[in-house]
Amino acid sequence: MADWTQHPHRRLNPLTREWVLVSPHRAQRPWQGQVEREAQPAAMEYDPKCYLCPGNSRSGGTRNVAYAGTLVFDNDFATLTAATPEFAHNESGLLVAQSERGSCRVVCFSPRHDLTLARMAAAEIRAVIDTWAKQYIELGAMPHIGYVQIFENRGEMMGCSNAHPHGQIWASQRMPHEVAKEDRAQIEYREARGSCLLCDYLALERRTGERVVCENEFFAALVPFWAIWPFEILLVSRGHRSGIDQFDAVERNAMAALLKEITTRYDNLFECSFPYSMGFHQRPAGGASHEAWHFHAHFYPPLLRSATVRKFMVGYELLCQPQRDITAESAAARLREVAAKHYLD
Ligand code: H2U
Ligand code: ZN
Repeated sequence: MADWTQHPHRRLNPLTREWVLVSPHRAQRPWQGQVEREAQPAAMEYDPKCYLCPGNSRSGGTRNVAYAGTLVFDNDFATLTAATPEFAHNESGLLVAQSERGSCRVVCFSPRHDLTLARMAAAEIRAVIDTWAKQYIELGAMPHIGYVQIFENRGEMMGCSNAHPHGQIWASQRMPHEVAKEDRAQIEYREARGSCLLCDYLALERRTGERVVCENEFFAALVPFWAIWPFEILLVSRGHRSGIDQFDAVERNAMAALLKEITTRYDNLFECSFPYSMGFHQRPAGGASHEAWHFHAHFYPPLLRSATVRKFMVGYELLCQPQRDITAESAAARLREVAAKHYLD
């Protein structure tokens, strides 16, 4: 067995069929570059200037209702719209364009401006999961929608515009290419082996436990073998489910508990409000069963060695392939070591 704790090597992501270069010997290199502002949770329960707080007005003048649980509204600056006219352009196969329709929504997780998923009660996160499932069904049933992407950008470092706990949903006419890669890989794996790629992968990971961060009866969170971001996490349902709409009440509660634990462990790692982009990958819209699809979430957090030093995707990574210094195994061990109880609670 090769020693991948010592020597440079590359690892394959079977979901995208792309490689990541791992250079474990390089983790000790000095850092004299950019230092980020350390993120801490917002201090105010209600911010009169926040466009997501209950009762406040948004751009364009709409006023948020005095909501108590979650709030969903159409994005006032939607990337995609249902009204876009159909057109296509192709010049010599070199200048190619297609119109793209869609719908974009914003989901507030809580009326409390100062909370994050990590500091919300599991029952409150359960309400967010119910909202996500309802939106997935509703948007996915629209004739102009082919794929529904639910995601959360957390923290200024990830380009989040507001500390108020919220996520977004971008539903598009076609499958975006990151999803299309996973679609292909899962279908072809199933055709070749007669089983599910992520069911098989999860069984393999649970045999050693080396990269598993935490799990319960229905979900498991692990640093995938092929992780790109330092503390990347893949959240996988233990049962073969293709979408968030297929989880029953017990499974949704289990998912809420694990979302809370993942985000809590993240915050505890550097005692800050840990930034990340996270989102669900699930079966495309349109009513077909998409048997090969296995529901999962990706957490892509940028922090590398402290609350103020992040990983950059530049140079070689933009030109060639992603690269990481700390191994997935050591990242998982560090996330297991920190407490499951939030440092501020
Ligand atoms: P981010 O923080 O992830 O950028 O999400 C905030 C979204 O909220 C963003 O997409 C929308 C922005 O377009 N928004 C509104 O819909 N109305 C507003 O009044 C401000 C921001
Ligand atoms: Zn707010």
